[in-house]
Amino acid sequence: MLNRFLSGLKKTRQAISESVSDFKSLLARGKKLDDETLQGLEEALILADVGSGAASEIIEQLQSSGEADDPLKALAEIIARKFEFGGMPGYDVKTPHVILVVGVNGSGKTTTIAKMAQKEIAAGKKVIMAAADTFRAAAGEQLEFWANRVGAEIIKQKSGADPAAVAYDAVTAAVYRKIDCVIIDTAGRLQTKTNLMEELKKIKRVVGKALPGAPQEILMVMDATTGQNGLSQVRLFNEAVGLTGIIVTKLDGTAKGGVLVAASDRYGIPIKYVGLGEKPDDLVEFDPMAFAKGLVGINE
Ligand SMILES: Nc1nc2c(ncn2[C@@H]2O[C@H](COP(=O)(O)OP(=O)(O)O)[C@@H](O)[C@H]2O)c(=O)[nH]1
Ligand SMILES: [Mg+2]
Repeated sequence: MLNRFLSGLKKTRQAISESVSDFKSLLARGKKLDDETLQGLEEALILADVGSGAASEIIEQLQSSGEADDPLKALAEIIARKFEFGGMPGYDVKTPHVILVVGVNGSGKTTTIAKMAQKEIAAGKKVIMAAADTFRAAAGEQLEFWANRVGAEIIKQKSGADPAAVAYDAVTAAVYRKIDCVIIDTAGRLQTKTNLMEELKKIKRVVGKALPGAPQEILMVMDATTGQNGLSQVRLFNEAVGLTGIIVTKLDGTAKGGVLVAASDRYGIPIKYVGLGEKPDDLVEFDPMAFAKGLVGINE
């Protein structure tokens, strides 16, 4: 697990060390936490896109933690604590567990749904995918391809159909047939922002009519390579539908890995999964400590 985060955050660490020298050399053992070192660390955090607010909080905490035996490890622990709040909603006894997946086009929603479905299926669960991105015909076909590949069922209608009706059908079918999990794919065209948000609100409402309490999870997929732009997406989607979690994709391809800290810290929304590649196996449960160690470059 640690190794996956270490390699996923490699580009981020490289970008930092090119500009300020890395965390490790800034905090070479024995070196005191003088102002210059602290400033260097704060700069490194900001370069990683942690955000200036969170970066200065982290540095203040490091400073006030006093003489740590291993300042690098102390730094990692402080970063990991930035992700501590609430818990993720557990898997309900009452099934189906309904997950609504939102996010802008190209962020990785459909691919991530395939990855999540594969995990559930490997755990012995039955999964229905709902093709509620009815805006483009290709979207339903892409989801169908993945459903066949990972062994999930799919509910879809012809393109242009009401996305809320597709979601309703999927949840109703899952209740009737005692399916464990429904994962709803949605459209992500942000240029017609208001309509998209209204559409998502309607899907949420209608799903709640098919099964009271559903959707139990509303997850936003955020492309890590978009950096700060992703943060405004978190705000928009959270205001519209209320997010229970964030999935950050393409961490493998970015030098802005610290954006996870900013996203989670600013809005108090937990990170559920991290995408580290394009294959179905490339989705790992978020581990704050493994992430923090990967960011600062601790490899044990
Ligand atoms: N490198 C990398 N690529 C990813 C990851 N997740 C998704 N992608 C790629 O991002 C592109 C868009 O993904 P897609 O699922 O179609 O996005 P959607 O429009 O939100 O449904 C595809 O080429 C995916 O293979 C990831 O974690 N790492
Ligand atoms: Mg899609």
